[in-house]
Amino acid sequence: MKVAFLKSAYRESDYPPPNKPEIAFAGRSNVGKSSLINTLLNRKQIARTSSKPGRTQAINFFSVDDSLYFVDLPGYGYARVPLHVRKSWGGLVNAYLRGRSSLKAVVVILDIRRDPGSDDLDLMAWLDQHHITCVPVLTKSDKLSRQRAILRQNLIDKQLSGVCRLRPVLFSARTKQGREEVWKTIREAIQSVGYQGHRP
Ligand SMILES: Nc1nc2c(ncn2[C@@H]2O[C@H](COP(=O)(O)OP(=O)(O)O)[C@@H](O)[C@H]2O)c(=O)[nH]1
Ligand SMILES: [Mg+2]
Repeated sequence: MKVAFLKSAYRESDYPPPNKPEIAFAGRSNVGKSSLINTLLNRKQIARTSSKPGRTQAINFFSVDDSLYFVDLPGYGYARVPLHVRKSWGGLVNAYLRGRSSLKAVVVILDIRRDPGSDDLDLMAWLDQHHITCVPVLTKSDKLSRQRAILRQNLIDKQLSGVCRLRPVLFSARTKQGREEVWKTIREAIQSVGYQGHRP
């Protein structure tokens, strides 16, 4: 796989042209977003793990095999981030999600041990309203027994049923469990004609 970091964007004029399918990644700070991206791309450090919270963060673009873009969105829900920074996060990410014609899906990363928070659910409801496919991934599943992980998967699946159509994928950056399944879901989202709506 040929992977390159393209650029950090702070405004729309910084984005690369929307000429390739694009997959964005979102989640609470520290949930394991960078680790997921690194695992998918088979790179140890292409998406930096644990960049300092509190700073205004950028939208980071990666080129994958010259055929698609991965987009690392800044983490949300970090309590120590001052309100004005949180607002600028919202503005930056909102503008991105609203205006990006090449966006095929947003991978929403959740910690398997936590129930989805209102920030996670708000994001997924917003994606649903804007007809953007959401791909839920339950990370850090190595922290639970296999049986417990499946119980959590079923429970979180129910909690997401009103906002996201796809069943959450069990994933671990430590064991690479779920890597192929996340890729398969991403490929399907790229190929699908359009958004199919959440479950009734
Ligand atoms: N056990 C375990 N730890 C993980 C996993 N993914 C991430 N982490 C750890 O969680 C912390 C935050 O990960 P990071 O990828 O930087 O999260 P981000 O802030 O969402 O980008 C780091 O200490 C990672 O090593 C995982 O699948 N399993
Ligand atoms: Mg990160």
